[in-house]
Amino acid sequence: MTSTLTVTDLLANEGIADVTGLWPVDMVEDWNRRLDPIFAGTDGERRSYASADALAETGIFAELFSAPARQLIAGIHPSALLYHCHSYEIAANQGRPHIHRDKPLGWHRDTETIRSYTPDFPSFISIFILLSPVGADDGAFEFYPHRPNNGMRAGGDAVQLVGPVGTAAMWNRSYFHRASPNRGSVRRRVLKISFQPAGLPNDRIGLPEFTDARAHLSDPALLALIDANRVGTTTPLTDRGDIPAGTPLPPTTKNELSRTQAAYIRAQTVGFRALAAAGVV
Ligand SMILES: O=C(O)CCC(=O)C(=O)O
Ligand SMILES: [Fe+2]
Repeated sequence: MTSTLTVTDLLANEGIADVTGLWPVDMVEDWNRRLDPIFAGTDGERRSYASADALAETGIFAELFSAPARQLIAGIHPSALLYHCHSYEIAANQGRPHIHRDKPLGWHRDTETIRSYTPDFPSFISIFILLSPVGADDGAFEFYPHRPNNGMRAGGDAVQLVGPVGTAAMWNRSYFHRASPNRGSVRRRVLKISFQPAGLPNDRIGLPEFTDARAHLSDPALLALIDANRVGTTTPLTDRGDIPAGTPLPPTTKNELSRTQAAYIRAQTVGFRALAAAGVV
């Protein structure tokens, strides 16, 4: 289903868009063949990573940021700069989410995005590409597709990112989301990209994984995406494309929050907003 909203408006208003198909499945399968040796031997770890430099060295980075992907990213943020770019696996046979397990059922907003959250423009975007098939019990990423300023409703909508290898979504990191417990017997492998306007603070782009990645890249369009010297600037990338219509990802299930958990989330959200308005945080 194609909405009449642009992908930018969809990310501002529902927070999540389907981008399945932007990376052909046979390309994604081929990434898996190159990633297998990197993840080999990490099955005992709760979470394991192939970082940006490994993606660059294996050629995955250049395929990931194909011209159509770069045009979509620059269509949303003309000055886009990466914040995350890695693949990771999470452990199988778990009863709890792999991340933010101290929060109610793992539901959270990404903390570093909250201060600069603007309801009408999606500044902080992630992309997930499934590299292993994910069903509802396989640690599916879950997303609450409503503006986050009032917290979450108990039993409210949830979008579950489930599907075969290559299934992909773009989502607003300021919205509530979680990893559901990976109860399945297979480690869940995803590829994650986050990007944001270069003008915003970026405490990750100077990390060694990004500076080391540069040595494996020569295309200026790829190097610009991880150029730490662009932090604080607004110069547009050369790739700018049209902003396409967004493809919605409709809710498929409900969250399992109790009223008490939802009340806790609401108090925290509203409290944080008040502190931010007062300039305390
Ligand atoms: O691994 C997941 O499904 C969710 C992780 C998460 O919270 C994030 O990427 O911000
Ligand atoms: Fe998160």
